[in-house]
Amino acid sequence: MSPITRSVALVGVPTDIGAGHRGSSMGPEALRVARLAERLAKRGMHVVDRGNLSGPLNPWQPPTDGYRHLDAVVAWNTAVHEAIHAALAEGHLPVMLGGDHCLAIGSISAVARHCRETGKKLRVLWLDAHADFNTSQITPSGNIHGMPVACLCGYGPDALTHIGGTVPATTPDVFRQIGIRSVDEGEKRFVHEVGLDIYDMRYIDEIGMKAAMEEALAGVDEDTHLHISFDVDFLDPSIAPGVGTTVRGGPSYREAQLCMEMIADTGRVGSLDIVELNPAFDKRNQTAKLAVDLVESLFGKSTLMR
Ligand code: HAR
Ligand code: MN
Ligand code: MN
Ligand code: MN
Repeated sequence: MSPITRSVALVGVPTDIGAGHRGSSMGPEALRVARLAERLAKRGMHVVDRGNLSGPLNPWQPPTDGYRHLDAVVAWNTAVHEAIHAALAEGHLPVMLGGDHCLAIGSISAVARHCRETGKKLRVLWLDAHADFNTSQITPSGNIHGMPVACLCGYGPDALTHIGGTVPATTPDVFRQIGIRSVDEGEKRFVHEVGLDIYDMRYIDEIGMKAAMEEALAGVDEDTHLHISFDVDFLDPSIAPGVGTTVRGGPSYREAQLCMEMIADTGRVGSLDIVELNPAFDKRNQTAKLAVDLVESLFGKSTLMR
């Protein structure tokens, strides 16, 4: 069952403000060029492209006090929070076109607020090579795209943890992280301390994507709002070179398709981020095209013969 009658709102967020490489600011346009809207419309969805949000340019400064571009990251995420919350309140299924992954602070805090207002249970599937659970104390880089999950769980600077009004915006138990294979030393200790549920690549190698996704989706029911935070570096770099931070040993094409298809089968997808797509590292827009392919599957396209 797929939400084929849903109205989808595309929200472009053209910034690389939280990243360590420039270029993910071009992500929204690359996804449009790869015909994301048309492909979703073909799936029977009503698609509205809301265009791009705006915010400060990237000043490309070194970190101060453990954060790079904190004020600008706050400005962008405040805009994301308002846009995504408004889209949800209007009954749309928002698709945030990033942009780097720091923008999930704005989108997921908005989704969590919407869930509080509507009495839905939130479940976040975090598809990523990285756990994104750093803080200013433990980050090796100061790049805030390595910190969004920690910020959403209340570990971060006030200006970011307070964006949704309620602190913390959400709690570690709502997250299921899939595809993880690059976690920094201090970050590793911290995710264990808070008990984050991580399906790392070793685990997926051992039990398979099917069993891993069954576990990650266990307990999802008709009251669940599923948010998918799709960091394109989740995918193996051999099929998805168009990201700033490639990590080898990621899911293959079929493993990624199965992951998306199993999520679609729940019929509970309520919102989506597509982040970290970086056209400056891509070739002939192939990574954007692959992301669009996978998003079609996430919204119910299937090659099933039975
Ligand atoms: N963990 C590293 C850091 O904090 C790299 C984070 C890279 N983040 C992303 N998003 N690409 O997942 O700097
Ligand atoms: Mn990420
Ligand atoms: Mn990542
Ligand atoms: Mn909802």
